[in-house]
Amino acid sequence: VSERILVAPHVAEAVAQGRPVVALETTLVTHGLPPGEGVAAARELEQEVRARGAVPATIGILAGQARVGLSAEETERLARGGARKLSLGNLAAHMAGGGNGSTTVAATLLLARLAGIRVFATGGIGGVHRDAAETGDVSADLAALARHPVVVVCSGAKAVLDLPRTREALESLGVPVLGFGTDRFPAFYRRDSGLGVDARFDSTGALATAARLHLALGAGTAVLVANPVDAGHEMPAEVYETGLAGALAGARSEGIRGPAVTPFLLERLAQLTQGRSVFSNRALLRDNARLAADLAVALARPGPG
Ligand code: PSU
Ligand code: MN
Repeated sequence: VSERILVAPHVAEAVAQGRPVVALETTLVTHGLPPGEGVAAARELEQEVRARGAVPATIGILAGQARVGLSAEETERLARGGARKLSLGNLAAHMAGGGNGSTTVAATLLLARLAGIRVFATGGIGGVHRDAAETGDVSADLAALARHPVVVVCSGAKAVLDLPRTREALESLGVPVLGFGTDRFPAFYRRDSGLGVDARFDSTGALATAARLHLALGAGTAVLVANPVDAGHEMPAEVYETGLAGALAGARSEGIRGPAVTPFLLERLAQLTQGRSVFSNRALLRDNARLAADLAVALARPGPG
C-alpha cells in the first residue's frame, strides 16, 4: 500500500513531530464549486490554515497515487478536468487504473487517518438523500465518519439532503455532533436546520478538550464539529427555498442518480441563486479551515483529558 500513498515530506514531518496538521478535501475543488473557484478556494483554505499556525494537507489522487499534501500545481492539475469523484467504493479501483481523482469527505477521512492526521476541514458532509426511501442513496461519508477517529469541521449538511434522517444517522452511528457557538445543527447555507447538536461549546479550548476526550476514549468514530456560516454570509431564506426546490425538481426530472446527484444539485443551486450559494460556500469553507487549524493547534498541545 505504501508506494500507493505519498505523504508529502513536510506533512509527514509535521505529523511525526506532533505539530498541528489539517486535512482538506478536493471534491469541493473539482465538483463542488464552479470551475476556477475550486482552485482559488483550495489555495485560500491552505493559506488560512497556515496563517493559524497549522500545516495544510490537501488530499487527492494523481496518476493512481494518493497524495496527502498536494502542491498548488498538483491541485490545479486535478482541477483542470478529468478527475473522478472518489469515495470509499470506487477509490481502490480507480487508483489501480492509474487515474486522477478528487476525494470526497469519506475518502479524505480514510487517507487522513492513514497519514496520522487528526483534524479535517470541509464545507458540508454528505448524508441521507431526500428520496433515499426510493433510491437508497445514502452518502458513504456517514460510514466513513463511523469508522475514522478524526475531528471533522463542517457547517452541517446541505438541505438538499434529508437533514432529520442525516442527523439521526449520525446519532445511530455514534458520531458526536458538537456545535461551535451554537446549539443548532446548521444547514450549510443557513445557520439552523431546526435540529439540535449533542453539545454546545463556545471556546476552541473547551471544544478541543471534548474532541480530545472522544478520541482518547477509543469510541472509534469521528467527531463532527458543526460551525454555522456567519450571519453576514447566510443565504436569504427565500432565495434558499426557491433555489432548493428548483434544484431538487431538476434532479428528479432529469433522472440524476448516484455520485452525480450531489454535484448536480450544487451546480443547479449556484445557477438558481445567481451565485449566492457559492458566496455562502466560500465563506463557510474559510471559517471552517480557521476553526480546524485552531483545533489542530489546541490538540497538538499537551492538554487535559
Ligand atoms: N458538500 C459541499 N460541497 C461538496 C460536497 C459536499 O458543500 O462538494 C462533496 C463532499 O466531498 C462530500 C460529497 O463528501 O460531496 C458527498 O457526495 P455523495 O453525496 O455523492 O456521497
Ligand atoms: Mn450518493
